[in-house]
Amino acid sequence: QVDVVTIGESMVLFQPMPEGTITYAPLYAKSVGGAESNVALALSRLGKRTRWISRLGNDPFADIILSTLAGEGVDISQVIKDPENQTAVFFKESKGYGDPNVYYYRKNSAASMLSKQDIAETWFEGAKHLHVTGITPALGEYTTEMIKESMKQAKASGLTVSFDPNLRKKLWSEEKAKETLLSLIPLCDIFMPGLDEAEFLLGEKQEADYLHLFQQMGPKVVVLKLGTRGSLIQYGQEQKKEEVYKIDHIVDTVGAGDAFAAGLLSVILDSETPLADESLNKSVPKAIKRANLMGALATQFKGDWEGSPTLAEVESLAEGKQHTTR
Ligand code: KDG
Repeated sequence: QVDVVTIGESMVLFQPMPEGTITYAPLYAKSVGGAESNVALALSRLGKRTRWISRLGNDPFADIILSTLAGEGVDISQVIKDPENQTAVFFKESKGYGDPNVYYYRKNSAASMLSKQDIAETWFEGAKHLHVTGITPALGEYTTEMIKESMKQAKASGLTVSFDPNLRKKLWSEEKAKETLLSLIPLCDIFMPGLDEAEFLLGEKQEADYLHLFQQMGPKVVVLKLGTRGSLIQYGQEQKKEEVYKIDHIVDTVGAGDAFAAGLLSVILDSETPLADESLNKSVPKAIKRANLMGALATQFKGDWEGSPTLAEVESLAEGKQHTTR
């Protein structure tokens, strides 16, 4: 049995150590990044059973990714090994102001070759939910088709589907991104854009209008992430605002959206019928609180997911208690 399946590219991440620019860094720390595996890892810490699916090369970078994910309890049984192509890597540098700079080495990577022919029934077997992001369709010639088909097959197999647009302007043209991301919205049940992504997709509007407009495209639940101002959620006729979880300072914003998604899904999926109105009435207030909390916590550490909390930690923090650490 699996709670959440995710599909997408994971890469080995190199970051100057302890801090500094790529040009002058003498040493690099290695870890693993990738929006979809970040969600799987965070959910796994929260006690959910997760499966991550991708293609990886036949190289040591694939081994790093597989052993990291398996070590955190993520099911990697459906990962495809592709001896013809390489596992991607990326570099992240932080100058201490603004968001970090990210440099990708992922063109023609094994994951960018994912196609709908790769989809197997076993991908969704025993699973409740599929989570995908707008990074995957940006990767290769056939990845859009693969993601669309996966969303359709998952729904046909009785899974619920969430979609985070995760706009990465470095990966594709704005025109293509807009057209493709808009075409994926009707295929999901839970859509979770950031405010800048909503504006990119629909032009400048009132925040509340974004929620209505996206909901009219099909998703039952729409969440608008407002960064340091918290988030807005719409389900059925209900619209709620949740204030941000206050933190003193930000270390690294990368991975915050993935943690937010994991927080939201971890609560919504606790119900037997997650999208039923009565289930959402119960789950949404807690889900959106936990999502904001998880997003805020993710900005407190340098890695994308390594500092991700356990269920016990997140529950103590949500109750305003100090988690017992010694
Ligand atoms: O959301 C975090 C991701 O941006 C990071 O882990 C790398 O998947 C990644 C990407 O494509 O940017």
